[in-house]
Amino acid sequence: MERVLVIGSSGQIGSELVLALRKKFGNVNVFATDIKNPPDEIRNGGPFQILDVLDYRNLLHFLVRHNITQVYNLAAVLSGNAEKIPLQAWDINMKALMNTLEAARQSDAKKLFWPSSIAVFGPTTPRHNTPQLTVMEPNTVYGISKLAGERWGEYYCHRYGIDFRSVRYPGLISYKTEPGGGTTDYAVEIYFEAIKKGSYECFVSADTALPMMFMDDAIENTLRLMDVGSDHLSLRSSYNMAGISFTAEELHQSIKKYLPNFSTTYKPDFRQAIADSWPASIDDSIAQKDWGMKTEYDLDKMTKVMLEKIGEQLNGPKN
Ligand code: AKB
Repeated sequence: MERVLVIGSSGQIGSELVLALRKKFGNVNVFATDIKNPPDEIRNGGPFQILDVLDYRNLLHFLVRHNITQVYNLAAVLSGNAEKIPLQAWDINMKALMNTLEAARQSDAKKLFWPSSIAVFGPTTPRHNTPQLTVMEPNTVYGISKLAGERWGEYYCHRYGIDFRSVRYPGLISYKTEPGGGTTDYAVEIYFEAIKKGSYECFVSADTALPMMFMDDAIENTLRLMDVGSDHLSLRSSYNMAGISFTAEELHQSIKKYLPNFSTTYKPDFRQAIADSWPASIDDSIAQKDWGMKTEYDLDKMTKVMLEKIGEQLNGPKN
């Protein structure tokens, strides 16, 4: 019987991952925790507790008291926010991971999921179809913390037998929670603003291309990676995960197919430089081969669901 802890359950990934894990393992076996209050669906559907992952003693106590066997640690300061508070972001991102790795070592919670990101790549990385193993010189504090985290995860796996598993998420697109301070937030904000105002001022240029993924695909693939037998995993750092690559203008055009009057203006800010340092597209053939990574959503299919769901959220269900 698995007993699961999700750290960061009120965030963009956490609020959806908890629901999927509860379906799989049973509501009472999935403990949602965060330093922020969760959406009602999370609070009412199973155990929720305020827990600060930066407090090592409390974290270890939680793992032991609840007989936790696997942990999903999603707590992080994302790329845009991290550039505003570099040292603090480094401290938070690294301490959140190191506390979890160490608490896993000292308890029975030996299986650990931790998200890495396309931010591990930098301006010297090949930008198109970026391979799994390549030049990695990230120039953002978030990217540096993710690359260091991958190295530590692999180290704890080989040195201490922690079953560390990770993917390099592309930008994740979802409708349940508002974006959380990342560079890829424009690809979520644009849908909300399309429904609310019919127009959007985009903070990257029209020709900015980045890899993205619909949240349903991200959750399915996370569960897939966590399910597969250890002997299938040829990597213990973090797997490339491609999703779909499109420019901001292609995203705009996709929304226009459903909302013909929608307009977008482009006013790049400091996040343009971050976006320019990341790959435009990713090669995830190793994830496909090792654990069957696959996606269901292309750009237009995702746009249809995003607009429908946000419309229902803001205006009530269609008759
Ligand atoms: C961000 O933009 O910071 C994140 C990421 C790509 O990891 N969404």
